[in-house]
Amino acid sequence: MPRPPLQVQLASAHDAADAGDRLLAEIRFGHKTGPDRDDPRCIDVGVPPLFDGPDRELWLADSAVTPDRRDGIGFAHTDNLLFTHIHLPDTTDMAAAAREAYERLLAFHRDSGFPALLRIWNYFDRLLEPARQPGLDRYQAFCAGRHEALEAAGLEAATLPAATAIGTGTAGLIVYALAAREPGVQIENPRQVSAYHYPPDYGPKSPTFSRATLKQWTAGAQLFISGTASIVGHASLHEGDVLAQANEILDNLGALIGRVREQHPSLELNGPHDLSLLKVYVKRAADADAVREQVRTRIGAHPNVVFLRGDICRRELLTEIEGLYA
Ligand code: 3EB
Repeated sequence: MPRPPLQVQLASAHDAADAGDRLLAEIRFGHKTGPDRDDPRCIDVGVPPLFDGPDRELWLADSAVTPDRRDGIGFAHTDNLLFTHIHLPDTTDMAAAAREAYERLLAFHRDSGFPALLRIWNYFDRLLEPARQPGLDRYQAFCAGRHEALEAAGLEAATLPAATAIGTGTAGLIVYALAAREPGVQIENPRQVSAYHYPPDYGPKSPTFSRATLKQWTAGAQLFISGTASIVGHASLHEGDVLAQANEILDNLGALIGRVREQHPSLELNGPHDLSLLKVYVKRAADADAVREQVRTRIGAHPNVVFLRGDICRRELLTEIEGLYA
């Protein structure tokens, strides 16, 4: 059966060396954040795995990859896929850092022939600490800077990519992205208010991301699911109860997948257990065992789940899950 041009697998250090010239990206999870000094395809993200096992993602393309760097942006591409990343070590003013990262990244994508962002990941330090801007935390400041850059670039709500935004324990902002030449389709979650329509209670500028992006390649469809939290409507549910939050998230993922199936009945995707990859972020390491048990109870043994230590963007949220169907 033909497969989409990108396959993602979890791996350990010794697997990575074998990937060869089809390696589009290597995302390593650990205790630092930033690009690899030598290989523009490799980045480190400061969300350490909570269990022994794989500590990185390998993104494998269907043809030879060209890696390069330009204007402080590391990238790698084939004829139909572009991976980019930008790293800003100084996040003193989080709104300014987000604005700069997005302005530069969006300009790069526009000029490169890959304007269609499918998926963006954002990781930075001290997510919930006070921002320079009075009354805002650093996640809210990040949202404001990102919003301004996306607005200035003319991106409308209906074209926003799926995203993740997670707090690390290490300095610096890294934003990395996957883009195509032609856009995917945005999918919103019937259980959740679209993030770009959140009321201003959650911050002066709404978070600019979609719940999922579905990309139809000639060789099949691929679904990129945003970080999904225990939010129904726009409210956080189950404050203080990490297991109830994990359950709510799996219901949210189920609802999103149901929406995808309504629109694309041919996809062999019936629930979260059919996803090719799940990334589970847990705020408190002490909750990791219980969350893992709960995920297993709900979706069964799954070969491609990784549990990572990270902060979630509202104080009461203790866990978040993102997914990929390839
Ligand atoms: C939420 O649904 C939870 O700001 O890019 C999830 C995924 C969340 C992405 C982002 C935020 C972001 O609002 C938080």
